[in-house]
Amino acid sequence: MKKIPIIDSHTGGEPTRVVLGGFPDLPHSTLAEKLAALREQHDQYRAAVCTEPRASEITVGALLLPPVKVGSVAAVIFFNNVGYLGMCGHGTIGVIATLRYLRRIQPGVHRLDTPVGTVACTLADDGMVTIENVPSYRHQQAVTVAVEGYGEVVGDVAWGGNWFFLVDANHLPFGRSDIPDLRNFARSIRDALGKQGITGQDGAAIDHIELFGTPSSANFDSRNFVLCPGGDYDRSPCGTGTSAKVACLADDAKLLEGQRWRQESIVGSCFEASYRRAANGIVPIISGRAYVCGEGSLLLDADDPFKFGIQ
Ligand code: PYC
Repeated sequence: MKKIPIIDSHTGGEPTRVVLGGFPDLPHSTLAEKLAALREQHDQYRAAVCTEPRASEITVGALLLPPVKVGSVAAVIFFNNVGYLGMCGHGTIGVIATLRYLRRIQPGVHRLDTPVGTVACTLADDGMVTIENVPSYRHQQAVTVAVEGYGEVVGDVAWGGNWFFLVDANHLPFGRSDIPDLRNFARSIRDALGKQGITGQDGAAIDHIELFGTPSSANFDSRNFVLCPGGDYDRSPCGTGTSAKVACLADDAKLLEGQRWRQESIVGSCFEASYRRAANGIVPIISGRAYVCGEGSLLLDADDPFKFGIQ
């Protein structure tokens, strides 16, 4: 029986499963090499953690590793039921909450290495976490895509640590009961982007679709629905998605440096965002709170035909 010790948390409703051990050794020096080895040689461990019967489409896994950069507290590789994520905002907040729960960190500033860069995270006394994300930017503005069953849809392509297609969908209802319709719409957009060759920089696939609707109250600036690569939606306002949004707002001069943006998720949770300018775009600053909600071990029984998940 193989054991994989884990801690579960959720950030605004979106789960993060931190893996503390039990994965094969990744004795490479860079995080990119470790990620490549995990993907190419040990991908079944990702599936064991993030697919059914132990998890679902919405689970984000976070493999906790020793830091690769001087001054960092840890390194992390994020993954889900279909593959790997460059960065993950809600997941980073979950990792910091987990390190706090394990008493490995105290309130203060902690640096976390991710495959797309090092992220500074500030843990406050009350458990709030503020992350300074990787530099984010709008790649293309007002791109038109023909979406089967919906007609022409216009959106922006932006990077916030993952690639996003951002669509103003204020004309659509944004209640909980509208989620199936929003999901179908977002999935159709993603299919159309792939078929029509609309990509991020250097041909990168756009694997997150972000729709914006009217917020539930004047406490928020906007409400979003974010389709994740696995096919389900982010219960949180999506840290990298909020970063992509802030990059577009900054480009349009609709949000000034240091000004606050309150992004509501489709389930009513909130991330507070702002940005500072940097040489290569803007640095989004995202605050949220995660709660540890489970602790234990996954067991991989050698006799279990689904020990590495249903794939
Ligand atoms: O919070 O950045 C995020 C995220 C990406 C996918 C799910 N959550």
